Amino acid sequence: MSDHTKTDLVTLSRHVLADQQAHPAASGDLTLLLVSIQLGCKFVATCVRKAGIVNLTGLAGETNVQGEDQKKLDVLANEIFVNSLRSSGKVAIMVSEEDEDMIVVSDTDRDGDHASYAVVFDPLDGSSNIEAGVSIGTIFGIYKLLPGSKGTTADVLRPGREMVAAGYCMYGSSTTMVLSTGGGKVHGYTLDTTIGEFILTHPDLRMAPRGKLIYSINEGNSVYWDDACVEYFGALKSRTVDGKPAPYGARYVGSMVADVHRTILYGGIFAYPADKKSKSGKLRVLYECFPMAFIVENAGGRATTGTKRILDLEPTKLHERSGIFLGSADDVAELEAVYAKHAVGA
Ligand code: P6P
Repeated sequence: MSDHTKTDLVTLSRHVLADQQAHPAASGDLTLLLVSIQLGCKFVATCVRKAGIVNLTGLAGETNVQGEDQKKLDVLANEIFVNSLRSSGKVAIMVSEEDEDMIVVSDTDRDGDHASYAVVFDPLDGSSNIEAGVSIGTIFGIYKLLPGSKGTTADVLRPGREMVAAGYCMYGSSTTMVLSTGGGKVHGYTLDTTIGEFILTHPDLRMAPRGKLIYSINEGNSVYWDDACVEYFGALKSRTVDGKPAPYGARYVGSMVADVHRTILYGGIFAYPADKKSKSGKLRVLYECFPMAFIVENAGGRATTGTKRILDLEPTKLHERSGIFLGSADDVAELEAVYAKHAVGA
């Protein structure tokens, strides 16, 4: 029997369509929305690959809502995603890291009542790493509009547990999309540039309760950490087994997509905690913490602020930040136990 896997490629579009058809109420709108996100990721991937050659990595001379210097790729990636999402006809509103205000899609660009989704996204997270050739990525989350809504901030200022899908695309040694539409399912797809399709390469990604013993945090901020954080990570570094040193390994890229992707594949714990310097944390709730927490939880992991489940947060501002710890369930549960102990003593 010949191996058909080489001639029966499961593309992302085919895989999502099959998954959605399992839901009787599915209209195909989410599938078409995800196809438009795929287009955006393919287009950004080509721009990232060319960046070094066509000198796209210089500063664009503009600053974004975070007050950070925007690099040309940031600006380009944002325009690409706004256009691809708008062209789907399925999106009513968008929130981008690069735009202070919510983007409202005009009626003429809406496919009538099918424009029933709100998309939150960071078009190019980790962009400070572009010149160094470090993996960067796009992160997105999708909400179904609230009943009767035509698209207001109320449709996105809600718990992340109400998202219907979330994903990221990592522009690294290969271009990899990781996507979940809930139901405890997470799948990974790799872009085959020869045919321009994302191909299913990591079906049903699962995180064991305890994977590789890795911690991932910017230790340069340790002087600002709270006592619980100091205790927890100190214990990982001084861990012993049978009286012999057996510390966790340290890995930190400084690009959330890269650090979270490794954590999903290998296990361990990733953290960007709130601390004395970043009192609300650094990472943004809507388009960094929520999508990554949605994916990690659907793969069997956990995601917390230390004291609260990330997906239960209720943001009140579009660009709100939060501390976050995510990864293998047992590692994150141990972190939460340390925070609970310190809370009792507080
Ligand atoms: P630091 C990149 O700028 C980013 O937003 C995330 O991708 C990454 O996890 C974090 O900031 C890194 O921040 O302070 O460690 O450089």
